[in-house]
Amino acid sequence: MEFLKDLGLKKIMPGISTGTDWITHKNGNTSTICSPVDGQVIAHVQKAAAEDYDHIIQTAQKAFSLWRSLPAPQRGNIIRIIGDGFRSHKGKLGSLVTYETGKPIQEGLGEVQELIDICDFSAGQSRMLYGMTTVSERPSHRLFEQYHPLGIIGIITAFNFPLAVWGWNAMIGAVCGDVSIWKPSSRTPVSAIAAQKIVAKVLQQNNLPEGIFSLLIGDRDLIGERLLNDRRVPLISFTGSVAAGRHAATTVAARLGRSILELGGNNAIIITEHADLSLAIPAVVFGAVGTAGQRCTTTRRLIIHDSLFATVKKQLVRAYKSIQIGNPLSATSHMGPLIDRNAVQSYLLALAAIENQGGTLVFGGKVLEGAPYDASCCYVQPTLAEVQNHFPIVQEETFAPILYLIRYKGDVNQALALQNQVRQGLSSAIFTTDYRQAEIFLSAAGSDCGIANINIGTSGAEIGGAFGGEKETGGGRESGSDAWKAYMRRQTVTGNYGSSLPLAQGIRFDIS
Ligand code: UN1
Repeated sequence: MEFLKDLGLKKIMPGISTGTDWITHKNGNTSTICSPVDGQVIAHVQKAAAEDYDHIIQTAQKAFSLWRSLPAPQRGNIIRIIGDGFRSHKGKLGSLVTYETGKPIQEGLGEVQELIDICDFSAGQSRMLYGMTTVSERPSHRLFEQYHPLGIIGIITAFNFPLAVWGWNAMIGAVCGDVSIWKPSSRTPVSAIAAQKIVAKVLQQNNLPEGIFSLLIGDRDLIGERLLNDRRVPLISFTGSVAAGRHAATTVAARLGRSILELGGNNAIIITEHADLSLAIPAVVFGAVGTAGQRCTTTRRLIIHDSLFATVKKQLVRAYKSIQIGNPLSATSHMGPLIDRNAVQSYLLALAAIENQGGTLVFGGKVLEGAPYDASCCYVQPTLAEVQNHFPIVQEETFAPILYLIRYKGDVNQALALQNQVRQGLSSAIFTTDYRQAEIFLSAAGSDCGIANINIGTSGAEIGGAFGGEKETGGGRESGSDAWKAYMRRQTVTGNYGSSLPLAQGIRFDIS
């Protein structure tokens, strides 16, 4: 694979970096990373040991004392240059993301674009770290707020977006004056190494010290746990499953640290009797099949009005038959493999559960065998199943391309009740051309999710909005809007420029 060489990647690589330097171990543990596309080894990555962890933290602490004092727009300028680095490597990085995760090349390129976009956004944000000024109740007093850098942020990311989610956190954090330590998913460390190499070049060319962007590839028990428990890391941004996120959140909370959580979704699209199906069907298919059903925002449940149920089912089956499954590096593939065999196993377990719980398979349900699929054994058919919302399997997030078809009768409130009857609350969408239905969906009694879309699917959010969800999704917000505030410490300032000392609330405290 030419792009691996072009990105400066080798067969054996260290997975520990201070941002400018790489730390190598002669006898360290390595992990072998194979592509789910063809089962070939991409690289052997050397993992961090306990002593690396302390070194990385100390280097980051040192860097923070310098980085936080650089004017924010100057920090933003560095992020702009890093963004240009990603821009000029977009094609190669996109191919790597595709080869390492199995997502189609269009989506690999889209992910790198998301990374570039967040760099551009962060560069602009660096001039807008606004504090508010308000009025004091006391004469000759001034009351305002300011935002200061927080410190080291620990970024723990998942395999499905091996670059973009790191970018949301690291780039916004960096313009806020924070330094970051990234622990990528152990399934996709090569994309992380490639990104780190681009960052390193920019840091070196701009004479910046080590420790601003660190990378720690290592085991969850060794590296992940240390980050979660470390008081020197005031903020942990965690992306992953609800179970792992619950552990992360409670561990960080026990030391009264901060966390930003982006956990599971169980996203639904409602198709009302007023839906324009020429929009709805392609949106549903992209939402359910994109990234082989492995996005947090993947459409998992389709809540269809009784009057359209048969039509929608028929059109979906027709669309699913046309899905090209194959090597995701080929421009004609709509869907590549799942990330690994464990993921295939969860797909199969979910299918068995659907049947046991009374559901009906409508389309798909098979692991693909024979050439060219055998090399990795991770290719599966996208699947449609008719179910009821309360089935235990439907209440869970299975990270696979299984779309549940659920029928509703009555008005849009019935559909909303079903939509909200899950523990997760990330993304939601409605397809309707009826203004009243759309507004009910958006009202206080409507969708309870962090993302609510009208005539757009559940996945593929732009970076400009705040990204995240409610309930078991964890409540965190990342990326655009005012998500930057979570990466800073907020300070309320009251100044007295008078010559007396009036107390707030009119309290009198006279001493002679
Ligand atoms: C994720 O799956 O963790 O909205 C992130 C989307 C992408 C990000 C998904 N922009 O689908």
